[in-house]
Amino acid sequence: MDLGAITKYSALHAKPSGLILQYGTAGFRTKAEHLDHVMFRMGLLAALRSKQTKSTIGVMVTASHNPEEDNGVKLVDPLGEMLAPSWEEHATCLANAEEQDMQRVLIDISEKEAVNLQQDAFVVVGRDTRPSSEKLSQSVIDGVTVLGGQFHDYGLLTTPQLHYMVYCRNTGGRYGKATLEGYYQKLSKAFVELIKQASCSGDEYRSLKVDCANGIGALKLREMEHYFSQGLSVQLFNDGSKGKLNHLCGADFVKSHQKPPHGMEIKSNERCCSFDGDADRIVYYYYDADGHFHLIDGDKIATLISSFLKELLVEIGESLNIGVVQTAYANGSSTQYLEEVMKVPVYCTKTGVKHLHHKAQEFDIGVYFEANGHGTALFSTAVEMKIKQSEQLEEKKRKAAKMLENIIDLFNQAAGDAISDMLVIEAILALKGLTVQQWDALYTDLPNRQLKVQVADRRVISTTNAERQAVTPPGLQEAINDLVKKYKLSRAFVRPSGTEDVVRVYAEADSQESADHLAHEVSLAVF
Ligand code: NG1
Ligand code: ZN
Repeated sequence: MDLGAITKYSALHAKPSGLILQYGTAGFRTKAEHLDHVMFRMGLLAALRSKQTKSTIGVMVTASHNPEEDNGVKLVDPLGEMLAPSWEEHATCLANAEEQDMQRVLIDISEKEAVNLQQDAFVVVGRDTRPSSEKLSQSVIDGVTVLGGQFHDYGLLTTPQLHYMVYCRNTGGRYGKATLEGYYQKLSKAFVELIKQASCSGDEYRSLKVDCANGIGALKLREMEHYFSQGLSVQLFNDGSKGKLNHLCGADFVKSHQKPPHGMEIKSNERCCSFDGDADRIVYYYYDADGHFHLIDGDKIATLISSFLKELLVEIGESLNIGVVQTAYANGSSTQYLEEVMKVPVYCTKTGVKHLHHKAQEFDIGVYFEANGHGTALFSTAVEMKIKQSEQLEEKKRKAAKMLENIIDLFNQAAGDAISDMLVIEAILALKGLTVQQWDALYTDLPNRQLKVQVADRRVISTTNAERQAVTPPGLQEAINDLVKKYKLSRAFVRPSGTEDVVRVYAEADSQESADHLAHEVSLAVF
């Protein structure tokens, strides 16, 4: 380590004294103007992590669905996953060290993690379309290079594309080529193959309106659309040419307001979807003939995908296991439908995709989605082996195995990916001949309400049982239990947010009025 150079460069990316940030569920996120030192230091940390794992590490500069003025950064581990928990702690320590202590913290981390500093480091960097992102990603690169690391700057990328590149690079190209061209070709080829197998063609399945949240999704979809245009034509809205990133549009807006985005004209029964600001979440929606808005969220996406995959397994005649992973925010109707109608086992984990991803890895086929539309499916090597052996199977089974092979290629197994998920959904709808209304009608969501509550210190609330029960403060869970008893088909829980300084309240009941009341009463109990 060239300590002189580190000190010199660190001074150019000096930390405002007293600023404390936390590496949360989605890395660091705050106003862009407070992040320069964090970016430089995350460049240093990524280089250390790369030396330690002898692998390529990713750094993504984005604040996803946050307002345009914010920014953020997260590190991507070798298999495209979120950073290991012990390194999240290192990230927090390093970001918060005052200028004069920074070097010592850096040395402490490398000693604790037994990093061989002579080892080479390689870091790939991607960024979203925020005005602040380019300069901030340059600060990341400064951090990498000052530790002697090499880098590749992909420039503008969706978050899941960066995860994909990291995964490809660390699996010797077996998963795919670590270029945008490689990504576009792999996904589009699989999609077009699948669409060819759909018996019901017709324009109804061939066009889709996409709200791109005025973000990176628009750019990347534009680059990609001609690769898959044989199978689907996409009409882009909120493509960044006029509006502000995530402002009154995007998946987070649509999901939390249960309203369509601004800037999109929707006729009744038209199939529409929204990406979030870094294109790792997707939700669908439509207006029915009576002018009612219908939201199809991550739970219904998981249901469509897992039902389809389960049917394929049955057709192939394989006893491979399949599981769905959700969080406490999954609508009760989705869990009930999956367990009782589809007979698919469902598991609940803590909020945050790393928890879902981890659990999903336990199955031959693990489908995970957060209700907000962030998710994907993971496939074990056992599934790939079975597909390889399918050559000897009879025609019908072989066809199903081929379909499974293509759908596996269409998923981004490194991370939830709006573009990939969109193509998976479009392929399944076409193959099954389902309209958006038929998909929506699989089950009816229980009315629900989410609220944010501002409290002095949200850490006084701690939870257990995948965040569905409060442990502290004493008496809170009992109070919630008493309130829940007053309503039918009801459920409620509270948890401190990992990305905002709020406590989140969730309630579900047999009517919207009851769900609203229950959520309100629970939020009063939080004080
Ligand atoms: P928090 O703020 O911890 O609730 C939110 C989302 C998560 C996840 C993260 C990361 C909800 C209720 N929570 O976490 O699902 O997406 O942001 O972006 O949607
Ligand atoms: Zn996002």
